[in-house]
Amino acid sequence: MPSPEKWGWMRTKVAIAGAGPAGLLLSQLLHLRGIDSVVLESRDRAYVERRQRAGMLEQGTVDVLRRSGVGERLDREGLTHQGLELRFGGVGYRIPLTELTAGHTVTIYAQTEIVKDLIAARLAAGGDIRFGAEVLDIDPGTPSVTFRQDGEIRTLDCDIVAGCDGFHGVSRSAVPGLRTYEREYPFGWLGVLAEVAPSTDELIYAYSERGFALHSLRSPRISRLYLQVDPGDDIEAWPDERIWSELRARFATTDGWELREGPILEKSITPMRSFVAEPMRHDRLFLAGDAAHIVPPTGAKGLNLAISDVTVLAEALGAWHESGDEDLLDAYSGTCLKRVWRAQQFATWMTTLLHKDPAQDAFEHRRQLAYLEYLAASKAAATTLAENYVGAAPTL
Ligand code: RFL
Ligand code: PHB
Repeated sequence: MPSPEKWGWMRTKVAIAGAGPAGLLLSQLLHLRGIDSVVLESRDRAYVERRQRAGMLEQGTVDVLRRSGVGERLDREGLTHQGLELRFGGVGYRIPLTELTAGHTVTIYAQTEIVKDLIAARLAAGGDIRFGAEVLDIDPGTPSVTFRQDGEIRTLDCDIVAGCDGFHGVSRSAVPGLRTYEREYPFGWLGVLAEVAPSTDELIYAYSERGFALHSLRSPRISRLYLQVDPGDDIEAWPDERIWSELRARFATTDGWELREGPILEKSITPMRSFVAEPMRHDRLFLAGDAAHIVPPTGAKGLNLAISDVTVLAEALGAWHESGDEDLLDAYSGTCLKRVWRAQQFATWMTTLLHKDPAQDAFEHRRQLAYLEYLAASKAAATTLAENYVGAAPTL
């Protein structure tokens, strides 16, 4: 007899749209609770594993990944940081994150590696991740998901749908009466992956009259660098030599610090935006990660929020699965949005602090410098930055 799947019909407990960090971790957390799921991902595995994005993990994120059984390589290869540098006026000032937050650290471990680790763990445990499966439509009431794979349209019936399909996904459009909040910024980020030993041990957030630059890292051999650019800029307008020369100018110090240069392995430009969709639930559909919210990357919060959303969701689904209790599911949206808005405020603040707004005048530049000086001089001001950056800021 042909399997039900042959007729285009399938069933699982939780249908997950998107195999980014949110969807993959949710699938892993549910597996650990004995709840089965199917992950539907429109792209192929190689694409998902190579997409260059985040790098900074809060300690809470690291703890969740460890508890999920994917902490081994992270512990071996992740770089633990206890501070960051704010650089302006040609001088660097260290913000001692750990000292100011009663012991919190942050870890540098690329999103690509988290995604690889999660895919490997799911597949090793017999998990069902379907690459090349594009979600077309979600019915939050029935509930079910319609998707296309290998040219065939199929339906996946389920008890719960998790919309983890990122900012450009389809799941958000299945929530009627969604309220959205949005802000676009007059700048984008040009991200560069370079084959050169990092010129710094800790991240450098640099503000200059030419604009913002960030020096991050991936490994002892690979540097990750970002430049504020016009969001409409074409990457073709940024040949490698122009990128290095602009980075040199924005990171320049008065003490002879030098930026190491090497072959650029990859470069791309991303616009910067803030976005929140409320509520993050409709009926049996739950939105998580970038599908529900985007923060500008200056605060390094996007991935951490995605991980936090699915941690809350997995716990709520676990309680519901065990006892039928829906209280935590009902609280899901409100619980997540508190943290989302805290991160939104911090990321917006970091962004306006460190970027040069092309429409602003010299007054704004002097005001930004005055604020940066205050952060460098005042323990109270630096603590505000530190507790938000490491993810230890309390919410009401
Ligand atoms: P993702 O990673 O976008 O994954 C969504 C997945 O859904 C798939 N998809 C679909 N699948 C099936 N059917 C459809 N119709 C689909 N439509 C889409 C997509 O192919 C994709 O695989 O969302 P997720 O899982 O919510 O994860 C969010 C994070 O990726 C994001 O928040 C971070 O990368 C943001 N971010 C950073 N976050 C941090 O916490 N720390 C950082 O240091 C940091 N740096 C960054 C960043 C984002 C950046 N960019 C490029 C936006 C630096 C940059 C430059
Ligand atoms: C990164 O390493 O990609 C990174 C780090 C900190 C940020 C943004 C991106 O604020």
